[in-house]
Amino acid sequence: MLTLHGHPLSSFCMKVTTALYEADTPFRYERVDLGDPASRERFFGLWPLGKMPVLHDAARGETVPETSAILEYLSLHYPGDAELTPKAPDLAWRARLAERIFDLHVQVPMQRIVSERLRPADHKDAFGLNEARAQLARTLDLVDGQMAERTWALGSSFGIADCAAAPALYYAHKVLPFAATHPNAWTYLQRLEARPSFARTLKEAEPFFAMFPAEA
Ligand SMILES: N[C@@H](CCC(=O)N[C@@H](CS)C(=O)NCC(=O)O)C(=O)O
Repeated sequence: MLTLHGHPLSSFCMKVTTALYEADTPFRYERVDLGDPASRERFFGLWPLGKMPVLHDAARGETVPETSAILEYLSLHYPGDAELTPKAPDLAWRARLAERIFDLHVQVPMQRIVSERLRPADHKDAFGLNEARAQLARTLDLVDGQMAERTWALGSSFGIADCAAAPALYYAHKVLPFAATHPNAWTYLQRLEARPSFARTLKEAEPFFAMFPAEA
């Protein structure tokens, strides 16, 4: 049995549940609450870096952190009917590149903007915040240009890059609304939200949305 340790509100956990639902792979969700000492201790016992999510595969005796590794692992051992990582080598590297761009250049600055909202008033970092906004805007320019001609991140097939893009763009829009400035990226986000795997992921996060910090 697969167990996903994470939280439905976490964008990186959403990336993995989207992939699991795409492939129709059964799993158990173990909700981690880092604010609860016992849950926190259990989670850090599983993965000392304490970043969500972590996948545990009891059948194969493996514990897999880091979402890119988790998606590789799932593609390898639990592909279901979905071919989320293309088999053709030249498509495979392009898929991994696109996935990394959504992780590193959308999620990371988006998380930076969210974390600024959580900082105490006397520890705000306006310079870092502006840098994160600029990085996110640059990546949205890139994505907007690419999505002018594409249905999914790589073209016509849904894959790992789309699993990464869905929560990344969903939360990016919350911190830097882009419907008017980046219409192709926005239309792509609408398609992602309508995709059953991500729609289900969002539905499961709904009860927790009130925890998302509003702009200070
Ligand atoms: N590179 C990691 C990033 C994971 C990550 O940043 N997870 C966030 C939640 S979306 C987290 O665990 N935050 C808790 C913390 O930093 O204390 C991955 O791809 O799995």
